[in-house]
Amino acid sequence: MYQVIGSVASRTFRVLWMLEELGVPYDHVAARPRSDEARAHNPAGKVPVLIAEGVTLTDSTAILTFLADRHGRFTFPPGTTDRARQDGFTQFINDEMDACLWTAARHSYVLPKEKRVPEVKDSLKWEFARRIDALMRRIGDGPFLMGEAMTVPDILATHCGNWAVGAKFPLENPSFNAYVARMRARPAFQRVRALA
Ligand SMILES: N[C@@H](CCC(=O)N[C@@H](CS)C(=O)NCC(=O)O)C(=O)O
Repeated sequence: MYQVIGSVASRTFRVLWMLEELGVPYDHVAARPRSDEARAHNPAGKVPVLIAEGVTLTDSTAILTFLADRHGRFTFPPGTTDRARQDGFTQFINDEMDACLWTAARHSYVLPKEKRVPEVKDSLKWEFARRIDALMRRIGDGPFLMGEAMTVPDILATHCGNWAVGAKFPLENPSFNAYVARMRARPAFQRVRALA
């Protein structure tokens, strides 16, 4: 039995979504980031955390990759060129999309007030829009990033799309918006949303 630590309105959403897609049982502790409960599992206070076989795993991408490999779904096998392409999408999304959103969050409410530079957010919004355009130029015919197969980076990209809405980043790429709408319609996504 897996245990997931982290509130739904955080990157924990990604882990819960994967577990719902896999249809495996799990316990969920909706600990907020930096809460005592989160720190009890991860001294950094960051979520998500997944406890598997008594081992504490951190970082949403590492956790999604572990779950996909463990259950042999939502991933191409390690050592294949498809897996390398899939991992390329994962890195792109983390470096180019998550990083923009996370930097904006840090300068909105994460950093101590005196360290925030809110003016950076306009630049990040501009950059994010260009990165979405670049991602969509790579998607091909879809319906998923890797074509016919849904994989780990689809969960990451969709989560970033939702996060962007919450952070008031403009989303003006019609292909990306249609892709995110398709992903959000998945029953597993909807089940996690209902937890919030
Ligand atoms: N790269 C990590 C980032 C984890 C992270 O920063 N999570 C946020 C919530 S979405 C958090 O716990 N923030 C608290 C903090 O940074 O102090 C992941 O993907 O899991």
